[in-house]
Amino acid sequence: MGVRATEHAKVSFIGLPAVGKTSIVTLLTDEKVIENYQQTIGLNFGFLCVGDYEVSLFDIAGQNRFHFLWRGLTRGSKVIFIVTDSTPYNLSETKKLVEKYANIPSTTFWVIANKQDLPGALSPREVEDFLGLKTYGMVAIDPKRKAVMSQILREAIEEHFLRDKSN
Ligand SMILES: Nc1nc2c(ncn2[C@@H]2O[C@H](COP(=O)(O)OP(=O)(O)O)[C@@H](O)[C@H]2O)c(=O)[nH]1
Ligand SMILES: [Mg+2]
Repeated sequence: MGVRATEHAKVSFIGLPAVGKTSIVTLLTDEKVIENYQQTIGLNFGFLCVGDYEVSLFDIAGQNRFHFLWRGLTRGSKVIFIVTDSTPYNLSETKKLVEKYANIPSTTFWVIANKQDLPGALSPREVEDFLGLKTYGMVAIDPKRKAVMSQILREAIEEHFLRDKSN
């Protein structure tokens, strides 16, 4: 009987305040959904298993005063999800974050175009074209999206490890 090695994967969520980072981590780890906005102070953690991977989720506060923490807190991430609320204003601000942070060679950067339920939300395709990174749409407050979000996480981790091994 072989014992399968478990690999550890750190996955971080960054993005501007109130775009839904904590809601996504909550959707992935709990059944309950956050209704009242509570600002993240510094960092929240989540933990779950995805296939053979033990995954730590780092949900990092988005306010300007926390940006100095981002480099340190995201260090060693296999995957970093950049979360946007899919509004044109948020997207142009998010583009600046992408230019500043989405340049770590050994990290997979994907985008979550959250709040797809709100009127005027840009489509995942529009977000992808604008930011130049693979993008998935999401509604983080909809518990029915849990399976889809889990699948996105799984694909990002698997793609990362596949790419890593082919190097
Ligand atoms: N309409 C809508 N509201 C959302 C969605 N995701 C999060 N929210 C709400 O947006 C607010 C900020 O969410 P939160 O996860 O705390 O954002 P964070 O600051 O990025 O961690 C909360 O009031 C959430 O309930 C979504 O997909 N659609
Ligand atoms: Mg938060």
